[in-house]
Amino acid sequence: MGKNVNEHDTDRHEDQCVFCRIIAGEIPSEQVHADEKVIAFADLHPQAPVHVLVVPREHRRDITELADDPELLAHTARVAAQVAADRGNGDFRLVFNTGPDAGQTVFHVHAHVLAGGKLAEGEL
Ligand code: D5M
Repeated sequence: MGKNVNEHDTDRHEDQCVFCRIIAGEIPSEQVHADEKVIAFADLHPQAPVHVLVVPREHRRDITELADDPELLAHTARVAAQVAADRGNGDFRLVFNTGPDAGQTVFHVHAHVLAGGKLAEGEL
């Protein structure tokens, strides 16, 4: 007791969500960008020469929830473009898997940035 509903909600996300735990520094990651709104780190199972995940710090399930905050969505896209410019040639593919049937496995919204050369058709 003594905590309000929002604090309980935050605790629950941090306990269970792997990306909340990375953001909290409880799980190591190969971080390539961090600011007050998002972090970006290398994907554990890269599917392109550059494969980085851009992740809003605030827990949102998927892009449909992120779309409720257009400024944060735009910031996520800008950071993705910056990562692709810094680590590749500026061309990139941006993927938001949304829902289990689309291959989403971590239910904390993340943009896959795939870059670093000519990408195959099938990558993500
Ligand atoms: O993408 C989830 C992605 O998250 C998938 O490509 C693996 C990656 N992943 C999972 N755990 C980690 C950790 N601990 N570090 C880095 N990357 C990770 P989805 O679109 O949900 O299938």
